[in-house]
Amino acid sequence: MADDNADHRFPPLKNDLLLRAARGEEIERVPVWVMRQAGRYLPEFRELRAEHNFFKICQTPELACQITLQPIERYPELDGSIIFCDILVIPQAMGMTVEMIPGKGPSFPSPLSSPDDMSRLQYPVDVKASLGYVMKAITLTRQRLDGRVPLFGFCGAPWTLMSYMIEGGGSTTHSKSKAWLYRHPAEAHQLLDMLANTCADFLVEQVRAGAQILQVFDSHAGILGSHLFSTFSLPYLEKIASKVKATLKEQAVPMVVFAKGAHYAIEKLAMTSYDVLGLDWSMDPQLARSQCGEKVLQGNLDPCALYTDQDDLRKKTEEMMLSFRGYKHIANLGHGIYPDMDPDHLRTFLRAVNSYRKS
Ligand code: 1CP
Repeated sequence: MADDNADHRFPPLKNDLLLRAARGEEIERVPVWVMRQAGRYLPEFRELRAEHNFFKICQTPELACQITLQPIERYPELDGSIIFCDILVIPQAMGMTVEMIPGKGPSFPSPLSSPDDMSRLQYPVDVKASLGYVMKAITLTRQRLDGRVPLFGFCGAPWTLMSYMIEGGGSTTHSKSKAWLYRHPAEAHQLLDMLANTCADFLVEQVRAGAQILQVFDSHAGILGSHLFSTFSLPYLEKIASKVKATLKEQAVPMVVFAKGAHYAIEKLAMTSYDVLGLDWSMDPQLARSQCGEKVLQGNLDPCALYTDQDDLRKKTEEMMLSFRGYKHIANLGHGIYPDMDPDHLRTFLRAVNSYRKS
């Protein structure tokens, strides 16, 4: 089995469809995984979560590994796994306090209120020291996966992380963080550069620990628009991919960029060093294909389609598969699965993808 990144510390990979698809190779079946596949929609996750603080789980390799494996054990239909962690571990490693409030989400008691607050940040970050627990969880998970499927490492994109650090949590307008881009562009660039360097170092160490593919989540890209995205997000996304690849050289692994809502930047994203472009559910796969040339695309069923009945869900999944034409495609939802979704409906989605055949 072709596996350029075969690492003899770990059991051999038995299902390398996802890695081959990500490298743009011809494959016999479209691989599938799901953003947020380990999480609150699974009763086995909620059981463990009831006993432990969210970040304590991330920091405990044994627990993070168990949760990463939960969807793999439940769904043999999956072709990939993603390490259980969160994008907000980088702000934590830079010295910020982040709490996870059940039912609400992440909250920063002391967000960055002005550029002067950047002096509070720890930088540069020794990622091996402060995020070593993630690397330990990755190594343990690679062993326990026993080669069933490849393992994703991930991080948040600099803009998305910056917006959380300034807003102090989720936001609809992102007006505080966007204000920095207009009022304090030099300091915003400085912060984004610090984040990009930290993300790159973190991803490199995740690969050295055993991650076989990487994804960068720019979940808040859609709030920027074409000009701001090109100025304040795209260059830092590119910096991450080129730095990670230049550092890892022949050890480099495929990289996926998921810039949610960045319709306006599909052509530009396709020209970056990322191997795969993640499409959110609102993007049209055929239009994206016409803008992206030969780039591998990932996505993009509307997660809310999981609320419909199973027959209709099967139909919607087949329509989604058809619109990618089985060509340079990794199937996924167009954003993470929501906590109130039925795990059986996820299985229906996965099976419909598995049974899709190019006509
Ligand atoms: O299975 C997996 O995907 C692995 C685990 C994972 C990942 C990849 C988690 C666990 N979080 C993430 C990424 C992440 N975290 C993103 C990018 C993907 C996306 O856009 O959804 C974002 C934006 C976050 C920030 C975050 N963490 C949120 C979103 C809040 C908002 O602003 O809308 C939330 C709710 C969290 C908490 C969280 N992270 C992960 C889980 C299972 C949870 C729920 C925490 C709990 O149990 O209370």
